[in-house]
Amino acid sequence: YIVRSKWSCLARTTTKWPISSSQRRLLSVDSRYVQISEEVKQAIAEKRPVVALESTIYTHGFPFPENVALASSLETMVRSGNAVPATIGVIDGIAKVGFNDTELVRLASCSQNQDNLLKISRRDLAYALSKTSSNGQKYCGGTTVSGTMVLAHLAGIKVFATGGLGGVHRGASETFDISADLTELGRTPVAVIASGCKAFLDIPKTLEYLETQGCSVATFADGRHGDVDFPGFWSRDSGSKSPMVVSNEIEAAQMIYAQHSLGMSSGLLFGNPIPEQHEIPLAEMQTAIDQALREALDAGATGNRATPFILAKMKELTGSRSVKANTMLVQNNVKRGVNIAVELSKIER
Ligand code: PSU
Ligand code: MN
Repeated sequence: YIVRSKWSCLARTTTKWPISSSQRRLLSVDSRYVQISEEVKQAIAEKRPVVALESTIYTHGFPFPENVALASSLETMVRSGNAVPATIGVIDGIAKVGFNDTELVRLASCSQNQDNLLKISRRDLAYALSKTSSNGQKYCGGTTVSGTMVLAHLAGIKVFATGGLGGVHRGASETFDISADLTELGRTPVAVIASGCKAFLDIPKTLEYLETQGCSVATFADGRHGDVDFPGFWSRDSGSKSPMVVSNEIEAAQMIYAQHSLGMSSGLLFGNPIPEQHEIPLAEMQTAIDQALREALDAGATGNRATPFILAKMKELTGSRSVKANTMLVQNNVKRGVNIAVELSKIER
């Protein structure tokens, strides 16, 4: 049969197979849309530890220039654990997996130009990569947990650390507001390390939804015995029991390995509670949560504006303490992510 010239390179490589499914996928990715850094590509090919990092936290979470400092501190942490950081986001209409320092500053400063800025989940990717904005420029954007998982998987990355996960919003039975993060965890085999969901969400429904999606949810026990709560972001407990528990990063890596060995297409979620000294008890956050939710309702902040709006309000109401807590928990999750990626690479090599 006829092989079109564009694909002839693919045809030639068939003799070298078996290659991994992620490498095979990469051969057909158009570099106009997705660029994976050489460093990340090499690490993946050599089965060295790689940790994906999301970018909505920079574009829609932390303000400029604090977000630049956070972005580079997370990359430094990954490197000091002997893993390769793969920050994922969109600059000038190109999805990048692996940023250099200049690009990282550009991504973080995207929040300064709202006309060109998108918050990118799975549904937004094709639009963000192909369309020009009203001022004739290509889009920049932070990828959410969902958008980041899509691109991480494309690059062959199995471990992804972030701060908090989207979830089922309170009142979802009326609004249908359920984060695309949850369906992504049901369809994309990437392990996400997060400090659970923020308490303004409906945590019991979020856990039910993840179960329906077939996503394994395991929380780090940190020496606790018996039941362990799924973490509540600012606080270690959420009032909802975690479906599963792991004692350490080796157990987490073994779960990821087993999942991939079965060829399953769903993801895994590891709950990593905020370190005790930085936690803010739920009762203390409750007043702020109530007010933020009321204001979001009044402002009509629905759809993908809901989460950033509520987060910004919470920051206004609780001030530096919650920002500090947020920073500490992300760093703690990245540390966990690095250890898991290192253990996974030991099993795989
Ligand atoms: N939760 C946080 N901080 C965040 C987010 C969630 O505590 O920055 C971001 C993440 O990128 C997450 C996204 O994937 O918000 C979820 O948005 P939505 O609720 O619109 O799905
Ligand atoms: Mn939503």
